[in-house]
Amino acid sequence: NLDKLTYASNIAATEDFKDSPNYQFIHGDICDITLVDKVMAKVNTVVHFAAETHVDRAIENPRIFLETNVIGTHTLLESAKKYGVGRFHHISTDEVFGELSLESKEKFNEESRHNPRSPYAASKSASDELALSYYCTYNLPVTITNSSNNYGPYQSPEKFIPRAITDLLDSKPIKLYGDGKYVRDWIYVEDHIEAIDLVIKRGKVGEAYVVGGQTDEISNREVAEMLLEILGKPKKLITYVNDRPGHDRKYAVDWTKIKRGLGWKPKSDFRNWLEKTAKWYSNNRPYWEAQKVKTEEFYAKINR
Ligand code: TDX
Repeated sequence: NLDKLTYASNIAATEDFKDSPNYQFIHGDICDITLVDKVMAKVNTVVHFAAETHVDRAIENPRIFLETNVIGTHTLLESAKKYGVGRFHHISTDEVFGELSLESKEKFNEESRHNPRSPYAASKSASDELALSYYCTYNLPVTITNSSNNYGPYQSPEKFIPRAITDLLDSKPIKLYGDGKYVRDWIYVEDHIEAIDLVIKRGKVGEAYVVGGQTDEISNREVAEMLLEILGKPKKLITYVNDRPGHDRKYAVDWTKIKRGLGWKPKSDFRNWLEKTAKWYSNNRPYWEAQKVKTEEFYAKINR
């Protein structure tokens, strides 16, 4: 596990397995070619999760997104080519496809055109294309998964669901951007991990797989209302804040390819696993409290 341990990481997430004989932690940057080469010499499969991922941060400081997501990915690809790794799996997002309108019945699939609308999404789109170019040009065995929005334990409190849960646990209101009628396709983290594992073992090299959940057409406002009910909080604990510039209205994905090709489908139903997620944050305050303070300092600066 090569990780820079920026604001987005939390080393406590590795507590349960940090002493396992098949696990090693290396503190460092994926842009550091000397370090990456040293690590790459010893691995057979790369699962490239390392990225700047938060849209609001990309709006404030796009450059770091280009450095980590584009140059960092390039550094890993070059090194993987040099050492002839058996598989390079690149983790990506449905945001590369842009937005859908609320009325649209369309869903994004592997054939959808990339149409990124934020510097973050543009950086992920560039890294997807770069990874595929290493397959076409150098025969590097690349696969990609483009996942919809994840939720579950251990997620950084900068993301919507953990931010909302941790606010409610502190009896603070959930902050809804704009009119709250934005729609995301939520996937439980373990469903996503199973999809990645399957693509690494049985996916076709040179191909991307779209991965999503079971919640089409659920708005942020509806998610917020579910959380109020789950945590037994009063309805007034919702507040509307400034909208995000360029805020994508809706994402929805069609995961037929991975279902037909590899037999994957999401198992976790949203209401149940949202409840389990809320309980996890309630029972694991030491995990998120310090990160929450830093995150809210960032949000205060951008007035959201
Ligand atoms: O406090 C909030 N209030 C709110 O209404 C936050 C943090 C978000 N939102 C809205 C914005 C989005 O409509 O909730 C939705 C989800 O927001 P994020 O958690 O910031 O996710 P999103 O912008 O959809 O992007 C996410 O999904 C794709 C991840 O951050 C990306 O890393 C992933 O690639």
